[in-house]
Parts: sequence; C-alpha cells; structure tokens
Amino acid sequence: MVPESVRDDFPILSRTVHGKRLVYLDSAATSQKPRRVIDALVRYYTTYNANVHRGIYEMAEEATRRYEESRATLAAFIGARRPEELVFTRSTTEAINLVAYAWGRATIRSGDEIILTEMEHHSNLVPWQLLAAEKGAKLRFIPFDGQGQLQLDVYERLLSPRTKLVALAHQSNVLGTINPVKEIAARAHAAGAKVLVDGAQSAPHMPVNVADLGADFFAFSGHKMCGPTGAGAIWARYEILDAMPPFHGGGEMIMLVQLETSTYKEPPHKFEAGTPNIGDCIVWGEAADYLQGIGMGAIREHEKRLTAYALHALGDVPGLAVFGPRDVEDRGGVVAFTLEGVHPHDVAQVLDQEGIAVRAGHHCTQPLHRRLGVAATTRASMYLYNTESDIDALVRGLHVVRKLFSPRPAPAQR
Ligand code: 7TS
Repeated sequence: MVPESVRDDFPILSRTVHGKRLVYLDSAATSQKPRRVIDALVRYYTTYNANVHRGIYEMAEEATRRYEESRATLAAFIGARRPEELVFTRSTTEAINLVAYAWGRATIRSGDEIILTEMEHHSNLVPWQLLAAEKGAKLRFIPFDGQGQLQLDVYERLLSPRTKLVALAHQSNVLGTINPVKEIAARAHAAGAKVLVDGAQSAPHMPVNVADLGADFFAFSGHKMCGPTGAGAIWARYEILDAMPPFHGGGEMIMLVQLETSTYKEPPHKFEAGTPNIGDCIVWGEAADYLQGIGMGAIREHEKRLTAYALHALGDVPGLAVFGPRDVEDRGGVVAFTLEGVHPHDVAQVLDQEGIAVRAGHHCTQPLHRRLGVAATTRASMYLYNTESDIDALVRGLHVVRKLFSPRPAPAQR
C-alpha cells in the first residue's frame, strides 16, 4: 500500500494554481520531487561539491564515492549484475543515442533491419532513422491493434536473419500499454538480434529486472522517477559495453593519449567523457532509495487501482474517448483521451484554470497519433502521490470543459 501521507513528502503539492489546489497529472512528462531528494541536492552543493575521479583530497573522494554508490544503487534498482553495466547519461534520449552511435555505427550494415513499433516516442525513433539513413539499413514497424496492443503475429513475420535490433518502449507514454518485452526479446534473440528497451515510462512505475526481461540495453531517466533532470542512464550487459567503441571523446574516458591515437578506459568510464552531471546523478540514487523504501510493487498496485478508478470515472463523461488497453494488467497509469468537439489544447487550458496539470498535444509520438487518426490527445498521467480525489477533480474539470464548449442554443426567432 502507498499511504496517502506520501503526498506530504512532496512540497510542491501544497501549492495552489489559479487559487485552486494543484492536481498534478503530468508525471509521464516529469515527476515531482520529494523533500529528501531536494535536500540531497542542496547538501551536495553545500557540503561536498567537487569533481569526480580526479581529486585526491577528502571532498573529491567523497563526491566520487557517492557518485559510484549511486551507480550501484541504480544498477541494483533495475536488477543489473554489476554497477559497471550502468553508464550515466543526461536522459533516456541521450542513452538511446549513445547506443545508436556507439553500438549502431559499429554494427549496422547496409541491408540490415531494425524493428521498432508504431507507438515509439520520437527519442526511440529518430536516432534509428539517422542510423538507418547513414548505413543504408531499413526500419520495420510492429503495428498495434484497436486496444493499443502490439500485433505479435506481424512481429513474427518481420523478424528475419537481417534483423539486428529490436527497440521498443516497455510502457507507452500515450496508450499506457505495457508491452510483452520478455516474449518479444526471446523471439528477437532466437533470430540473432539484440533488444533495446526504452524504460523511460516503466522504471519509475513498476519493478524492473533487466535480466528477467531479456534486454540487452535498457534506457531510463531520473526525472521521471522522483529524481532530478539531466540524469539518465543506459544499462547494457558488460560484454556488450566492453566490445563497443566510445560515444563521446574527451577527458576521463581515456587510458593513454598520444597525439594521433588513444586507448580507452573500461566500461562504464569509456562512455562518460568529461565532467559528468555529478550532483544530479548522486541525487538520482537518493530518489531510487526513496522509491524502494515505498516499494515498486506497491507503487504499481497503487497505480493499477487508480487507473481502474480513472477509466471507470472517465467512462461517464459524455463524448470522451480513452485510448489504450482497458485491462489495468496490460497498462500503466497514463490515460490519453479526446473530448468530442473540443481541441485537446483547449481541454488542457480549461483544466489548468481548475488547478489541474495535464499535457496536450502529440506527446512526441506523431506516428502513434497518426495511427490513432487524431492530431492530438489530452493526457492525464499518475504517480504514487496521486489519489482518487485527483481523478474526481479531473472529472469535475472535464464537465466544466463540456459546459464551456457545448453548442449554445440558437437565439429564439422573433
Ligand atoms: N521514451 C519514452 C517512452 C518517454 O515517455 C520519454 C519522455 C522519453 C523516451 C524521453 O525521455 P527524456 O527523459 O529523454 O526526455 N516522455 C515525455 C512525455 O511523455 N512527455 O514529456 C516527455
């Protein structure tokens, strides 16, 4: 159980917006931060700010130790065998780009195929478009059905000896669909392909174990799991990282530099050129500890209950269409919808006046929206600090929207 008192851990939730209680339903974009995480960031800058992996004085050693401890915490958080398998990046976006550049450029050849899905966030689409264009490789796409679920029979047909990579979101940031990654990975491996899992929307919301999933790469972001912005990571099996060429070149990723050539450090340092985002990476570990203290299983259960409540309550709003699976076993706490006759941006703007923060637009998934046949949706996304009363507020807000936009009766004829 996630106790309602977790709300007290998040100072921002006590603010008001337009004179109303803040109802924050945009955690898929970024989560709010508990006091403990905010304090840890202040503590870093006020008591042990120093560069890592170079100083031989006490403070620099403390910063280095905590930076590496955070790596170990986060590696354990996703079930990695060793901390060295986790490379810090700025975000999920940078993590996927790291794989596309370092692994992709060394591996993908003309005629090779990369299988993606039609529900990918642009950050798990555009890097592969760039790579495919450079290498003369081909992108293939697993479509989704009317329930927002991947069509695995089509996937089966797309797989071939040409397939080198299958890259997909663990959980869709629009449909909420939790994809059957384990099954998809097993089939990819049988075809000799590697598997990249975009965990931006799963790692914050459910227990994740990369070994159990059968992933070869797993990307995630700190800011969506109660941590700071500017801290993300790519996990990969050590042998894969070890065989990969570097991504960025620069200080701290090298062993020996000559004028013409260099040799590189071992993973993960080979992939962390220059001064990293020290404070945010340290504090991200604090966020993972915080979530684990509550329990990822409990968070998933809380969101399942809340999602079921939301799907039921939204079903009573006339003209409202929700996308994605109906069964909460198959989906997370992301609910995208359209309201008949009202532009999704207008919905969000009116809700804002009621103190309710939701996102509207294409949510960086233009092909997904094209597939749904709509230009945009409004999206409410939940986290551990949301409650039924937030959903009640959303439904009340939607009734305000309907009233404002309902066609006015024609003036009486005289
Ligand atoms: N992958 C998925 C599935 C995402 O939802 C996002 C961000 C990313 C990748 C990129 O993560 P970043 O940390 O590098 O930005 N999704 C959203 C969203 O749905 N609204 O704002 C950001």
